[in-house]
Amino acid sequence: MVNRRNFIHLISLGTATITTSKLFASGQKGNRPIVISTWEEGINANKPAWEILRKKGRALDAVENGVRVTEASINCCVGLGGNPDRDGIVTLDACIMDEKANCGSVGALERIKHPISVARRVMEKTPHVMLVGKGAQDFAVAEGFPLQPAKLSEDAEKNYKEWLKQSEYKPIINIENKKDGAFAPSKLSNGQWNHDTIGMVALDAMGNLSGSCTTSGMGFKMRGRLGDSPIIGAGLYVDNEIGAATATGVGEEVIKICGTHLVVELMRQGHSPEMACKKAVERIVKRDAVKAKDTQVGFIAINKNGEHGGYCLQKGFNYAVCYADDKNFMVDAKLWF
Ligand code: SD4
Repeated sequence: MVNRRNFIHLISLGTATITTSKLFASGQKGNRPIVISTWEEGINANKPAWEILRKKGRALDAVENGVRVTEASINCCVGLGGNPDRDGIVTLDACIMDEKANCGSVGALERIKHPISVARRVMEKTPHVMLVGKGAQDFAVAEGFPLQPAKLSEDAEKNYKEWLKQSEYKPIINIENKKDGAFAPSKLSNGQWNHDTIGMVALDAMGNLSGSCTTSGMGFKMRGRLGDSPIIGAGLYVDNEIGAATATGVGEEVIKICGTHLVVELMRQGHSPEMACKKAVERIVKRDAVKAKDTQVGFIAINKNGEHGGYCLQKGFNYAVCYADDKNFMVDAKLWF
């Protein structure tokens, strides 16, 4: 007998079927497995991730091991080599999410080289999602992560001294490139990349999705400031039925629209990854068009079908896509302005 409750359940099952078929009827060719990650460093980060994916390993392992490369790189500003906060201290944020919506996150973590791996331990070994500050550091040390010296990298020290001259708080804008309207990524005169984050999402051979995001945060931020990168639904979101997305740029703007959760929900409505990213960017513009003109935010996403896409506010955001031994390449994201 179909009572009212069963009837509603049957209707919702019907809706789910329609939505799923709509989602995968885009006609675009997807790839499986696939990994994508933000900015130029994504090329190097994709390599170990791909090694895991090609051997039919888990997307979760791929996204953790991929971004560890960037965290450890002295040529990049994502990990301990990144720019400090206004008080001259480097604080790191990261989060990770798997196909079952398990997630872990650390915020304002000091002197630990691999925040992404601490985030994974939070996910796997604690009943919590997020640990911050001293508590996160104590947990990391108890888990065997060595405390690194509290010392700025050469580049960061130079940048900090330069910043102290005027103590201006201007996120992500490279004055030199601002002339022609370009925002990050661009190389500063010291050769450093002018951004601080890597986000990575992957689909494995079993059809499972995972994602990671790790950052030194906005350079010269207020002490105690957290951006979007450690926040599930802002800097990273994964829904194994639909897709996964990650964000970069001015975290405050991403948080205000629950950016990556929005991108995934837009894919659920049937939009391609690129269109979902575009609509999330549009949401930022609609909120404050004047401010958006002077802000950079970029989203990237993959869906369950292995299709990928990205979209950003300003010129200059790109992402790395890898789905075969000889297919690891940069894509320039389309832009709003
Ligand atoms: C933040 N979203 O802390 C990060 C910064 C970033 O490239 O993505 N920089 O707001």
